[in-house]
Amino acid sequence: RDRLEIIRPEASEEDGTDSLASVVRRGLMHAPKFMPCRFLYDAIGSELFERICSLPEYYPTRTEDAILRDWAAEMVVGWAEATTMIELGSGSSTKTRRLIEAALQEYGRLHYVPIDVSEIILEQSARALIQAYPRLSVTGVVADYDTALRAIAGRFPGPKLVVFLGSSLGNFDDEDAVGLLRNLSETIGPEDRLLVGLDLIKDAAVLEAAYDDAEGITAQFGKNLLRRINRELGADFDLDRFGYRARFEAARHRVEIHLVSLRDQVVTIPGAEMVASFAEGETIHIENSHKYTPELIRELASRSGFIEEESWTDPGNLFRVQRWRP
Ligand code: AVJ
Repeated sequence: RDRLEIIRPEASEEDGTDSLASVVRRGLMHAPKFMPCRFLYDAIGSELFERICSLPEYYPTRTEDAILRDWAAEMVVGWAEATTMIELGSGSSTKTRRLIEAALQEYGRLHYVPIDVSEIILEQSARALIQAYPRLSVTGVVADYDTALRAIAGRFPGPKLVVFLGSSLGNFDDEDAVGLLRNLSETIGPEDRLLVGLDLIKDAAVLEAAYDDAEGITAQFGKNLLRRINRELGADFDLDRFGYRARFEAARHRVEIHLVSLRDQVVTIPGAEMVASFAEGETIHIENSHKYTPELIRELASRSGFIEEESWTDPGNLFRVQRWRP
């Protein structure tokens, strides 16, 4: 039990982790309407995301997992003894087990610091991990990335491996991605390394199917945002009056995800003290998932103050994991 600790740092003002109500107000009064995608991950959303990860169309999870399976041992060696592994957006930590096992094999013990906004998933997976690995200790951090990084700054001396898998960075616009990575490059020392998993640009049909599967699970995941606003803010969104759309926008190298109003309608949102009107065809932009080329990745690394050290990809060149140093 003392190998497990969960901390819940308070977001500070400048982290901008606003309440659902204020975000809904800002996002739905804005033209065009939008919502930040972190609100997709309540308990139901996190469960739906886990289901997405095993859909036949959603290749990123299993492809990255295969890369980790084949190369984890190489990923965790080569610089210093990684005593601490920090993971941004750990989710259920399934893929990370490859890295945890490789690090335990190499160094005999490891302190793992998963960071996630979903408390339930974080706690469950942390418990499962300490049960599975006697030489592992865990500090789970329930917070958004910036809050978490601030809270753990200086707390774990010694070489660190920061892992950012599953193309989670892909949710950030280029500017924000650079901001977060710069933040990170200031938190970590010259001995530390960053492991990033990014999805590669490919055929638009393949990308779009991955974000709009035949079973409709991804559409449910997106529309769950409305269900969440109904539940938490007492709103009256009718989920059947909204459609779901995922399109690859090549010029912005990202899949853009929208909920589409299927008719003119008015929605009341008491908890945000507002009424939102939608025209037929009007959308709420709920997510972006950026896709990369090796050139875009190199550019991202250098703009963020990192140097590319190594990269690993799958035989089909669908996905790429890279190790960067400050
Ligand atoms: C969690 C950001 C990696 O962009 O592929 C999957 C989220 N959204 N299907 C992605 C997501 C719809 C996912 N990331």
